[in-house]
Amino acid sequence: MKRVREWEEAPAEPFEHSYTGIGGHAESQDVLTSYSDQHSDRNRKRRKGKGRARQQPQDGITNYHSVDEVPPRLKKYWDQRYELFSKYDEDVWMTENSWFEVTPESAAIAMANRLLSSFSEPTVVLDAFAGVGGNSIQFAMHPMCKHVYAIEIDPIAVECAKHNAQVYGVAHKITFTNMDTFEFFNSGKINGEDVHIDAIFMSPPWGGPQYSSHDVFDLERLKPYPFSKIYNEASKITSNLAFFLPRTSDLNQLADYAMPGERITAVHYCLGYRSKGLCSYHGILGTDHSYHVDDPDIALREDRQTL
Ligand code: MGP
Repeated sequence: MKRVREWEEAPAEPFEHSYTGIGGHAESQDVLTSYSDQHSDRNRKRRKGKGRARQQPQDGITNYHSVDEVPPRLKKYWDQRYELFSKYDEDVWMTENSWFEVTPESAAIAMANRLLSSFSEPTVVLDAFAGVGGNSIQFAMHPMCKHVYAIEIDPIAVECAKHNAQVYGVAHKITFTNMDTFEFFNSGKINGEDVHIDAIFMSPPWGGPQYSSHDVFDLERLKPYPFSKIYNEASKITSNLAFFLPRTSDLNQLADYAMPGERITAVHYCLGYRSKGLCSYHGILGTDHSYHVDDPDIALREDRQTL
């Protein structure tokens, strides 16, 4: 077996750690990427809102300004607010659930970089479970992004996402739609119109923070939609899919989704050396020519041990 497994000196910024599946098997690869060049001062920018009049958020939208306003169960996420949105102080809006569901900003940037670098032309991305917009915003900010369609079933979260896209100055690149994403998967239509999508990004609900009570997370336990349903329905639109999943997700289950000749890459997104979750990349998004597999069966067994 020739197994590529190299660690570089760990960067202070978030990094990627990836496992890769090929044709139903999985290989392991570690990739450390520092984003410090592009976004070095991102988490240090804690500017107060300026230049924009603050809008009054509607019921269901949290707009905490001090820890005293935060319910106890959300306090740990409040402590991470600048990791979630570096512009938090510029009037970012959240729903209660989004405090634990939104992708940390540095991870969302890394995901946008990875997904969009799979294409050589400006790309149309669907963020199929857009929430309050953390991922949609970072896709829209990327120069290779032509347009983002952001679908979200919770109307309050859609209001937050629209508002947050304004805070980040990218609202003009995102079409926000309040609908059931499975309706789109079955119709291919948004607001009654056929839409061309190059890739679909999905950060679905995991069933709340209790996902972490499982040593190895069975992807069929995603609530309310099991992974197989999301994968099968999204595949009707494109095979270029990305899923942000629990860090303990069962890679063997993921490997089962690899079509002959397809490479699935699963990337851990870590802050402070701790994985926040992993993203699996399918179709052309999973392609990575920087390594080689001789014996994927052995690699698969080792991946099981890794988990
Ligand atoms: P976490 O595990 O609840 O927090 O969420 P933390 O602080 O990393 O864990 P702890 O072990 O230190 O307590 C980690 C990250 O997972 C969040 O920032 C979200 O990006 C993501 N995440 C968590 N949940 C519960 C969900 C979810 O239901 N859906 C999605 N899409 N992402 C989630």
